[in-house]
Amino acid sequence: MSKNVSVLVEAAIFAALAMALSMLPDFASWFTPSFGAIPLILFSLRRGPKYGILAGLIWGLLHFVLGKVYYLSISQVLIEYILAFACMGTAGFLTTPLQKALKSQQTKSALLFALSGACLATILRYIWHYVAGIIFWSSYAPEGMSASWYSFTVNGTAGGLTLFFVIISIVILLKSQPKFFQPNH
Ligand code: 218
Repeated sequence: MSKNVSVLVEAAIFAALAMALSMLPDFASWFTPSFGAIPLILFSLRRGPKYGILAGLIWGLLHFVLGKVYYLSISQVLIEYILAFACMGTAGFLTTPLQKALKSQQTKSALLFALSGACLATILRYIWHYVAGIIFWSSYAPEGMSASWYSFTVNGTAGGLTLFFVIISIVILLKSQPKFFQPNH
């Protein structure tokens, strides 16, 4: 298979993996972390922003195919299922420095670059959910709680927990299988 096609197949596989994890029951309502962010960010760090953003878009679109979209309005859905999910691929903007550090055996810098990519992607995604929370979800806020504080507590918790699980995954994979982040084709 040509390189381009095999990377596209990889993108589809990781997006599907992310979607499978999105099907876990949301045990803590909107506070639940996004476990699908784990495969998506790992893939983005492996293949860079172009394929990472593509995989994020596929993950977002799979919510429509499988009827997993929480619909309030067109603009809300575009922000939360297209824009926000595409942002997950921005972890790939750290791929080049990550791979350079790995090549020169600078394990600490490599870890720092990978974790920076994870922070960038997760924070960007949850900024969109925070904004959407203020604009579209304020009617769910408890009596007397401001829309922005409500959205911050909900999306800050979900985003923080998501980042926590992604960081654990990166630390484990970078130590046990650094070659995952240095594909040779
Ligand atoms: C305050 C609040 N409640 C709910 C939502 C909707 N939301 C939050 C996080 C992630 C996603 C995408 C599906 O996992 C959605 C739709 C919000 N933004 N804010």
